[in-house]
Amino acid sequence: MSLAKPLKKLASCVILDLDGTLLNTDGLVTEVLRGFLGKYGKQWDGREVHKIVGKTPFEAAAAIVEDYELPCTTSEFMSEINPIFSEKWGNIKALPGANRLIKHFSSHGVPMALASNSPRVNIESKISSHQGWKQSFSVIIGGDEVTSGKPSPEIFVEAAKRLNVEPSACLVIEDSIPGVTAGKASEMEVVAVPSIPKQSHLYTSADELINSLLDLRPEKWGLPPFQDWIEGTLPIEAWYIGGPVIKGYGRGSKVLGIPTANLSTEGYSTVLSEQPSGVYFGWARVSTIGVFKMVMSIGWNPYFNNPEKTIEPWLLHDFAGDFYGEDLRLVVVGYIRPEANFPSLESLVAKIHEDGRIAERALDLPLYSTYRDDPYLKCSVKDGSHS
Ligand code: RBF
Ligand code: MG
Repeated sequence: MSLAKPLKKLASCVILDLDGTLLNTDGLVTEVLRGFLGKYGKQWDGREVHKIVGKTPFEAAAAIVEDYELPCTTSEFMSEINPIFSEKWGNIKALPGANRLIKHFSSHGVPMALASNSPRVNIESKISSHQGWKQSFSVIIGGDEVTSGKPSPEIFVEAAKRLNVEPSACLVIEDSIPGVTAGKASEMEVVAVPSIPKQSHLYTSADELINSLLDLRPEKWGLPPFQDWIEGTLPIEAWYIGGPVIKGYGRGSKVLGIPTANLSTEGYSTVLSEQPSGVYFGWARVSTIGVFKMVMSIGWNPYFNNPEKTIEPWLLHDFAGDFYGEDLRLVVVGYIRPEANFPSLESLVAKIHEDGRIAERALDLPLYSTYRDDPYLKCSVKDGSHS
């Protein structure tokens, strides 16, 4: 899609959405709704997530009341659920790459606005727990400060006005379809970073579709580039995951000649849901056998379109045999690229080999090599749960 539109306008300001773009609000919403609907004898199945992402609180509530046939009005539902949410607004985690992005634009003097359908007071509580966020925004506008929320362009047009720039000088970053629609209706450039997986076909009006904030390339929009990429890799805050090696879809060795030691994700659903899909690398310990360099994919493998989000680490070492059931521990230290689809199996395999070479080389950089000695890779198999 981005290839088809070579002439992009240059942006001087960035307008950011909050929920689902900078904050992992979905995780919280799911948790609260699951508990709350249980009281009505209903089960949250997550299907409504499409109907609430990017909506105003009232629209979202109305969709839930209707879909679950709740015996109350939308207003009653809202007055019951709002206190539960209010307590939690201060505890929403930043999405991967959000802090990095805010620091980057702020240190380069790129003016930023925050424009959210959420009411102003909620925005304030949500960002209050994130250091440096509030000061970084020249403008903050809530859904209650305009006549109509997204998908109406009003909120973005108002943000541009308050930033003192033309709409065409603004780059909007949005996770939702109403948000993308609002951005385009405001005649702004829009980068979509969908918060719901496998929905990319719905984002055709966006100027670019990226998988996570880690994939944003500001220079495409005339903004200062990130400077933290090193030899084709992006250092990330290390994260840890471990468990027994399980049988995957059985294509790794047989079809591709790339034997992945698939990891059971049981007990790691939170960690897994928080990590954007993509190709990462780090260090792997296989029970008593040793510590090895590792490159892995997380996600749905677009080429195979898996139904589940999986973790498929490829240990960069020739092993004598299989090690199903062995304890595998990973320290994930860097990011390489988003998962992609490929025109042929050969091109997928070639890309995975290139990922392997990138990881192999990068892991010798001091920045990454120190993690080889991480205590998590040293503890005995039984103790030291670290997640
Ligand atoms: N699958 C995809 O569909 N797209 C990818 O971009 C992709 N990248 C991968 C990168 C690495 C380093 C590894 C180990 C796997 C990757 N895979 C990708 C998954 C691959 O298709 C999968 O491991 C095989 O299906 C084996 O189960
Ligand atoms: Mg959003």
